[in-house]
Amino acid sequence: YNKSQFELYTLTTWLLQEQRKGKIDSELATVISSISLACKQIAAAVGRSGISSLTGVAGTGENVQGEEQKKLDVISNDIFCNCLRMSGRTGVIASEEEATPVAVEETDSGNYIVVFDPLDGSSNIDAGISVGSIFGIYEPSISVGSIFGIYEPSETCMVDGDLDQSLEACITNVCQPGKNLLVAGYCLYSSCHTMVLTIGDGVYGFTLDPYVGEFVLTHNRIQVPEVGKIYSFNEGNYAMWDEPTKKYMDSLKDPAKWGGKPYSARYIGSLVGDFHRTLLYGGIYGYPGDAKNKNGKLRLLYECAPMSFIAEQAGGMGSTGKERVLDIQPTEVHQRVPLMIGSKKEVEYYESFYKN
Ligand code: P6P
Repeated sequence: YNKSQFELYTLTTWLLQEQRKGKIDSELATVISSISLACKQIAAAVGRSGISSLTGVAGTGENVQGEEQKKLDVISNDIFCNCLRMSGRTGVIASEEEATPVAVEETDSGNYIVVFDPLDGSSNIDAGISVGSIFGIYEPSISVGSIFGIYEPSETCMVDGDLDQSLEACITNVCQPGKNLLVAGYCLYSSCHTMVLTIGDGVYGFTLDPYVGEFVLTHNRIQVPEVGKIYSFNEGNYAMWDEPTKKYMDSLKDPAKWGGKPYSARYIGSLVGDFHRTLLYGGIYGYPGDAKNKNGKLRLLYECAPMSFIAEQAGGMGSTGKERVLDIQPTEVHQRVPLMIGSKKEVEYYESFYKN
């Protein structure tokens, strides 16, 4: 028989190798493993959503973003929180689906800070279009030893008119610039389920082998092409964009500028799917600010910063159009920033429209 067919190089094997190389310690590897378990569970839930009547709205009303929570949003958030709690290495979590950061009591050590969007693009779920989870891991910026108890999102945590000191410490720990990230990754739930991960030394892709339930290394040190003739923007917002963005978009579609062959448009309305294609094929994904939302729609902490860390580790860029995303010091957990991300030359071309 073909021996190599059974020599799977799994995420677990890769994590052990990275520990041997001293790139990460066992505590951080434990957190990454717990996240991979969450992604496997979400992949199963998403794959069966139509069958187990998990599509549609949760009936829990709107989340902090004013978006109708889908059943799978709530389930995916619970899955992430449970896995991270059970890892015993997580100090604080911040999720798109939680109003405030949550201090995790069951932390034995490590005390890592984990930020995540458990199911991004979930409005696409009912149509079976790709969705994904996005995550980032930080060291605590201040001691979390003094933090205990678990905040229910509804709990005001206001003590004598001031934010409870512990919650304030949680927020301080969570609101770190992306350049502090130790780990960033996403899991794409699509025709195949692929986890893409960086621990600060290149970008690796692991595809879920449904037969053994393991993430298997399939993309070794991904490099985003330096240029790419694909743009991924919601052009429905064109009328609300500022002049530099309009001029940029007009230029991409001008055949005369590109030897007769303008750029192609690809937009599925799901950041993880659009970004994954951009990372592998090259090009640019953009969600600019507009007249209605000057900072655009995407969240800095658990969408733009982790994706920008991955892009930079793959030789690309993540920018607001005016500044490097990873340099931005968050001022609040759910703040939004404009995002231009992908091939270095393509992001620089967008930025040039603000410089001239
Ligand atoms: P629009 C999904 O809601 C999301 O956060 C991203 O996944 C996606 O890229 C973007 O918003 C789509 O937003 O305004 O184009 O529908």
